Amino acid sequence: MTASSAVKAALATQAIETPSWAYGNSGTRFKVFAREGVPRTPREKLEDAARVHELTGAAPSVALHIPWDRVDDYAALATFAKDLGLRLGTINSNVFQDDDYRLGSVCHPDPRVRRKALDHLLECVDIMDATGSRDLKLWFADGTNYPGQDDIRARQDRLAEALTAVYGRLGAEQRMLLEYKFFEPAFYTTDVPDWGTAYAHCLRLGERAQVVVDTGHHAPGTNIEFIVAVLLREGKLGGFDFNSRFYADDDLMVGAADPFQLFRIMHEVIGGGGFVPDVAFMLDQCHNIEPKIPAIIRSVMNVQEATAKALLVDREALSAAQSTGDVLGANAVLMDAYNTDVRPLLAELREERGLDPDPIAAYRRSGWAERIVAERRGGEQAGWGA
Ligand code: LRH
Ligand code: MN
Ligand code: MN
Repeated sequence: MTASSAVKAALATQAIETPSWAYGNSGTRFKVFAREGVPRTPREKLEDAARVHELTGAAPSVALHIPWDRVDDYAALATFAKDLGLRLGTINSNVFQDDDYRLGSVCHPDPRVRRKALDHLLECVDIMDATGSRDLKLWFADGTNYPGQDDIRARQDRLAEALTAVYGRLGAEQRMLLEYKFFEPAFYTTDVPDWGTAYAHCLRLGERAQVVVDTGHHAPGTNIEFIVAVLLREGKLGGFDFNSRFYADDDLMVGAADPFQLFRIMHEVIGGGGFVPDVAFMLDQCHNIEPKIPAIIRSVMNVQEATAKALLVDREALSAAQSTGDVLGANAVLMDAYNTDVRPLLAELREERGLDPDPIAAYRRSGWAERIVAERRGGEQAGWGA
């Protein structure tokens, strides 16, 4: 097998999960921009996701966010997805959009609020049972705004208690992915601010509790690929929420702000075992000025490009240079791979798989964008803007 056919064979197995909420209206805290033709229901989000998978061949599953994607019959939604050639993926819990959660959810000082949040998390596991989802993603907006506002350690105890209850409810094949974020909406302390805190909780819980790395959730300058390498080494990297940031949790298209960082991350993933099924590649973006579907296609393509480059790293030459202390040589091996234009290789791969070599152009030609504008009129729009 030539190097490029080995790279293509590996790329053909990569699956990137798209988030239901990226298809709906979203915005910043200043304004949610409504866009014509966006999905009004979870089913319409899946219809859009099916286009992304059809055109890229690389996005077979869709993450749901509860209650944004609340439906009466989740098994029926799973069947609907299957008929579209998709699968329902990670279930994302939401314990941050209720007035009760002003002081937190599972870390709230009031046991009544904690119970309410826990019930929601347990309900998410019921939903996973119905959808056949493997992963439950937990992100907590919990934290405090002022020194002294609450007891930091007591909040950790409350968090541990809730996580233990949810972990105990998981089925044998289900996992809990704990996401961290250094600030926002809390500004003084956040209860799961970093990978160390997430890791400590996951370690106590057990094997099926793993850390999820959202690329937008770190302080500027953080070496994310180092975190990835360490978590992989510990068998605790559950997956990624991929997006780009310039400043904070910007939720822009992945690979847009710093494609080199994405390459470095994928280099660690490949070095740490490649596409092991345990590492979920998920997008978590909330782009709000550009059209929804092509921006998701762009993100999928950006992940594929970074992955292709990481697969092209001449690992033998790299370790030879590393072991002889050839600093410049080692760095050159990495940069050679990064500076390779992999777009022709990806176009070739798509053609070999019966896909259009240019998914965005194919989307534009498909008429889907015009069709949804014409057909999806009236009703509530789903997502952040709902
Ligand atoms: C929090 C977060 C988390 C949520 C999503 C909508 O900032 O990254 O993953 O579920 O955004
Ligand atoms: Mn996220
Ligand atoms: Mn985020």
